[in-house]
Amino acid sequence: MATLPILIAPDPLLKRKAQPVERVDEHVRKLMEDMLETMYAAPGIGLAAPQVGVLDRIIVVDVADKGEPPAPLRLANPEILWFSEELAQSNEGCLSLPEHYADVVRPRAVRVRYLDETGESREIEADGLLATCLQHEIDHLDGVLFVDHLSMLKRNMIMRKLQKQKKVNA
Ligand code: GNR
Ligand code: NI
Repeated sequence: MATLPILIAPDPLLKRKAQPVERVDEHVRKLMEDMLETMYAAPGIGLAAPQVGVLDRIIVVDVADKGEPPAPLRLANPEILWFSEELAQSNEGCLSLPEHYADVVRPRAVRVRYLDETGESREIEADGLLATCLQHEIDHLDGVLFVDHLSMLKRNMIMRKLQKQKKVNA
């Protein structure tokens, strides 16, 4: 396993649409494991392949509380089949927008179909933090960041700070 560098916004790769994987092979499984290692090291509760520069529709998630056994999920080609009409607000962060947090409103619950690490088609219904995280990760596969759900004013404020930070670090 290996940890991978995480892209920080603004980065053109974070705005691109990722492509479905044709099948879940060794290469995909290796990427899932490296993404999990990268996510745990960060630490984070989810990671999407475009954040490590790979434009494949692959995400990993683990929302288990500290002190509980790990509960990693590996999802290829995830699709939202259903979302609740009821909305919920939660404070979101993103490893690609370090140190920025904002309240985002999304459907409270979702049903997601995906291919697991063996290539088998599965469905999960989620609410709470898992529902938020799945939607946040699937957004990444379509080049959407949590700031895209905020007002232009809030988004621009965060993006300007990140741009400035990049210049300082460069
Ligand atoms: O680690 C993460 N925490 C988080 C908190 C609230 C809502 C979404 C997330 S996902 C984020 C990791 C990340 O950037 N995934 O793309
Ligand atoms: Ni993110």
